[in-house]
Amino acid sequence: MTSGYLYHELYAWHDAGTVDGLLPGNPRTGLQPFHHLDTPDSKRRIHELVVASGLIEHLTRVRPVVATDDQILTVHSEDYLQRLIDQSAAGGGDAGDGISPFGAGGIDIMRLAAGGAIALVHAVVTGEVSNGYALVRPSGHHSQADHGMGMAYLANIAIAVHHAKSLGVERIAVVDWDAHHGNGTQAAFAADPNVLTVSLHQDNCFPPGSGAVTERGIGVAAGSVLNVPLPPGTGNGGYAYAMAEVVTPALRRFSPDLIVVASGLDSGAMDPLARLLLSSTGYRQLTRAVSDVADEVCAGRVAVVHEGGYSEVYGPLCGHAIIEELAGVRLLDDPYRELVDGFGGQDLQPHQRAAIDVASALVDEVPTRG
Ligand code: 9RB
Ligand code: ZN
Repeated sequence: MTSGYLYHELYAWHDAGTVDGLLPGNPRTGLQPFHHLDTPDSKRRIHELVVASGLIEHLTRVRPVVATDDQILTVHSEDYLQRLIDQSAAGGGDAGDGISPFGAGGIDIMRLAAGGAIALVHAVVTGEVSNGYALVRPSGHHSQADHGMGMAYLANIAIAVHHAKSLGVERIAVVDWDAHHGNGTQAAFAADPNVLTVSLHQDNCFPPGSGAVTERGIGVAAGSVLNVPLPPGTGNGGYAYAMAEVVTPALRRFSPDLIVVASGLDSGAMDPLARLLLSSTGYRQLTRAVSDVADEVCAGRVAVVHEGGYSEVYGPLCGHAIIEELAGVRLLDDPYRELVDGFGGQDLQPHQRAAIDVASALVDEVPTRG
């Protein structure tokens, strides 16, 4: 078994600017100019840990391609792509919602992030690697056809799913374990019965009002959207229950030829942009659960593509655990593990069970192989 790994130094050069976390600094509103919460370090430090621990020696390096206009236009409008190109030439801009800034030349890095997802999916589909992790930046899962949002610019995963389809892959499932709703990926395939999108996220966190369990897919694709909104405070026990009761049965029922994971590390216990409690143990278990179903239904084909995650301290230990689990090796014992695994509320709580059971009742509507 070979596990793929993709990172590029330019990912750290994506520049979200000198803002106060999320919003522009402004003394009149009490916002002190600082840095954006999406710093290069949250991702760069994952890569450095993968190198420093020696995990890199167990991985097959996959190189990103530069996503072409044609590949980008499988998801986005010409008008949106042109706006990104023009603003990149004009010194930088915003992808459309006022909180998704980028610097001069930003489109080049966005193309390399989408191209990272494409290259990893390509390597998994062609059998060059069995599974793999693409540590891309900036992220993509909120991005819409004609505008970006929530620090997501190009829809990296949706573009890569279209690439898989162009290679002849028929049925694809996307499992999104980022703390925020994968609304862009969902919108891209809501009317496509051959793409199942499952999103586990903190209930009504971001985007506001998005990701309810009642969003189910459109027309012939009804049932191909599955949302699992989790109460704030959900941790390893709640996620294990959600995997056992919703995600694994949904994947078995859908029986994809390829599974793509939208891997946000912002469901981790130390993340500033969500209130979930996963530890590196929890992320390892999520990886194991998805890989186990993949072994059953699609010869283990799992392409994990990075999304959010803003703890520069704890995110790397979670990312490292995921990549270790994909590669089937253990090199590092998370020094925070006992602390975070021991946090009160890590076990499944009754209100979490009730929320997950609502989603579990909808698994019967997931389309089967016809
Ligand atoms: C603000 C708003 C955000 C935007 C994006 C995220 C995380 C994205 C991510 C979190 C909060 C709104 C500052 C709306 O990691 N995705 O995976 N906040 N957005 N209004 N205002 C004033
Ligand atoms: Zn997120």
